[in-house]
Amino acid sequence: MREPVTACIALGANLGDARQTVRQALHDLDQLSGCEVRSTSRLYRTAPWQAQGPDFVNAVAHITTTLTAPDLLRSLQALELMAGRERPYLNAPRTLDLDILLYGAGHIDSPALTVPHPRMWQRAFVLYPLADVWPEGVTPQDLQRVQDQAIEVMT
Ligand code: PH2
Ligand code: MG
Ligand code: MG
Repeated sequence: MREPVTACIALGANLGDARQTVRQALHDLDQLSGCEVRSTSRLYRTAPWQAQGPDFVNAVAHITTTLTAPDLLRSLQALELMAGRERPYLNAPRTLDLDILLYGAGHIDSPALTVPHPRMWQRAFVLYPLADVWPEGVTPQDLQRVQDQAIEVMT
């Protein structure tokens, strides 16, 4: 049995009933074999960042997992497919996007996966929910840097 690793997963959706899809995905993540959700952020409504289409619903889940990073990625992609994910072009509107932000202290640079996520520190839609689940990991200056990006907590 592998030692569990702490990981952070970003969730995003801007097609269909995005709020419900993100809620369901948080639940499904916990049901994945080898994954346990430890805490979840609030849900945020965010403006598309370098993307087109409707506003997004974004969240972050803090999990522990015994899966390797490539296996975790495959499991996340299976959940995306179950939610009807299609990829007609880069950053197209999507029913569900699940990205590995952090995988323990691991650095991974393969064609399929880069961890830590290379653009996470530029994105308000990642940093605000990440701060909910990992307050010591995100500084006020990190949030200051993305303050021009529209984001609000969903009620
Ligand atoms: N995801 C992207 C690109 N732009 N913008 C917002 N607001 N939320 C996202 O989840 C998002 C994005 C690429 O995955
Ligand atoms: Mg993404
Ligand atoms: Mg993705």
